[in-house]
Amino acid sequence: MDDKWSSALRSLIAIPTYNERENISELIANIFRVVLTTDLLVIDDNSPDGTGQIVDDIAARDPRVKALHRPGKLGLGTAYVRGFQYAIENGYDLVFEMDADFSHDPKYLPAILQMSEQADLVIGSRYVHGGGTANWSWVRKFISGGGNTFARTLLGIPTHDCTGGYRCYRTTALRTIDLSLIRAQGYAFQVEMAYIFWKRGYRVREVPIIFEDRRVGKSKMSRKIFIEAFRWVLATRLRGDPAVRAVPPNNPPASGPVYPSAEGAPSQSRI
Ligand SMILES: Nc1nc2c(ncn2[C@@H]2O[C@H](COP(=O)(O)OP(=O)(O)O)[C@@H](O)[C@H]2O)c(=O)[nH]1
Ligand SMILES: [Mg+2]
Repeated sequence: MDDKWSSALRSLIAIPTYNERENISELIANIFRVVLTTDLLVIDDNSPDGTGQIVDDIAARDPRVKALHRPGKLGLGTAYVRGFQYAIENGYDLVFEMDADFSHDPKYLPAILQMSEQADLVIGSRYVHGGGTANWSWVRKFISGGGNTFARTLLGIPTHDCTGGYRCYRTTALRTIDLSLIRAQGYAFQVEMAYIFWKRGYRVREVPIIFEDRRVGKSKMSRKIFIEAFRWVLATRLRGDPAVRAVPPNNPPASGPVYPSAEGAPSQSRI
């Protein structure tokens, strides 16, 4: 157990799953080896391989673990939003998101938590000093690096890794965003959340991570997801993002400090 994991903030780790039976039990065990004081929510889309049942069995033995079952594959973006809503409804201060496939090593959780003490969104970043990818072909590096540069350049986002999905959000900030306006599902979802947070003047910070290839099982990312991200960036460059301006119905604004707008927002730390 890393002694850096201690915080007065209540945290939830949200993990979306679709066919992760070979990974999920070991991942949950690994997470609790690094951190004891967190709850964990798995959002499973009725995985045909029985991932949901495995999580139910773990949840029956460990009160820190909850399983949320959706009827079918409804997409990654809506799974995250469901996790955010659960965190807001159940009074968590922080909600982490991470993949089930060991690409996001639990060993980085303490560093992300520590940074979250002074941030509204912390991103585990491959594109800051100390971060990177392991075992990636140059083609994959080119697509990922190019995609990030494309999004940053067109939208002006200062975040170096805006597509990564290893993150921690502060729920007081999430409560001020109308999540029902977010349609993106894949990498575009991550870019959109980073964009909204930056535009709203929330504190976005990056912590270096080495991203590893999934251990077992298949990636669910497809060409469709890349095209969605490309089109989302172009459309947002032209028309802006409705969720940047909208205040959610039924959700009071955050009670925390009010930060300046994007123009005057503090620049992101280069780590
Ligand atoms: N609930 C849910 N989880 C999903 C869906 N698509 C992908 N995931 C999960 O989201 C995470 C990231 O997906 P993955 O296929 O590893 O994407 P990649 O890392 O970009 O190749 C994994 O934990 C998947 O099991 C979905 O439609 N619903
Ligand atoms: Mg993956």
